[in-house]
Order: sequence, then C-alpha cells, then structure tokens
Amino acid sequence: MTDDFIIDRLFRVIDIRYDLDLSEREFIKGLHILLRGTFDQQMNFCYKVYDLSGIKMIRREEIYQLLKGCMNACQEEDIHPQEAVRDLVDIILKMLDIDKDGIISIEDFRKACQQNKLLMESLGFCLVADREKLAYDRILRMQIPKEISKIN
Ligand SMILES: [Ca+2]
Ligand SMILES: [Ca+2]
Repeated sequence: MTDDFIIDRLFRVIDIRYDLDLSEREFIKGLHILLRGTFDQQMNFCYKVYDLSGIKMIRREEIYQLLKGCMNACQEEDIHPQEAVRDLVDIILKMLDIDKDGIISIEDFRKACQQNKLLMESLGFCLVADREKLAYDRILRMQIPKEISKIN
C-alpha cells in the first residue's frame, strides 16, 4: 500500500458512513476484511476501491486513473509513459472484462479473480500481504481482542 491515490480510496471504502472519520467500528471492520476476510469479502472490497464512480461499473477511464501512478515509474525509462499506461489499461481490461462489453462489472471482476486470485489487486495494491498479516494480527490481538472476537 504505497500509492496515495489508492490509500485515499481505501479510506473512503472503510469509512462506511462517509463522514470522513474512521470510527472504531469502521476501523476494526476494515482491518478484519483486510486480514481475515473471505475471498468474496476481499474481492468486493477491492472492487469498491477501484469503482471510482461508485455505480458498480469500472470503465476504461477509471482504470486509466488507477494505473496512472505507473507513469512516474516509467518516466525514467525510455518509454512514453502515457502510451505505456494505455497499453496496460488495454491488457487489464482484456483480463477483467469477461463478457467483453467494455465495462468491468462486479460479476466480471468476481469471475476473473476466481480464475486468478492475483487479479484482485490488478488495479492497485489494497490488501495486506501475507507476510505482513501476522504482524498486524499480533498488534490487533494486543489492542482490541474483544472487538475482534465479536466480529468473528
Ligand atoms: Ca466514518
Ligand atoms: Ca463487462
């Protein structure tokens, strides 16, 4: 989780009541999905992060917006950054738009992720890496054991 844009999106998804403030409950619920969520919970979570318009459709422009961070990475190399991102958008759209209507619906996204779980984070890293889970888990257990067990 390093991309500022994605971090901002994560916050918006975890902030369920949209009051720009994370309540304890929202925070714990968000962490619970990130750390121990089921496939469906995590898949839905990622989709919400990527669904910038919030209307359950991810369009080409949104994919472009999400992948724009790559431009900075490409600038040092001898590649035209905008062109490189457009190519990447095409590749990702091809992988995620299962029914080929030009829009990534939640159904498209689910099917694509079922075929390849790595696609869940294809538009930006928004989950906690396995190797980091244990550390977060330990902190959570020390800080808020009761709240976590209630959600479980
Ligand atoms: Ca809130
Ligand atoms: Ca589609």
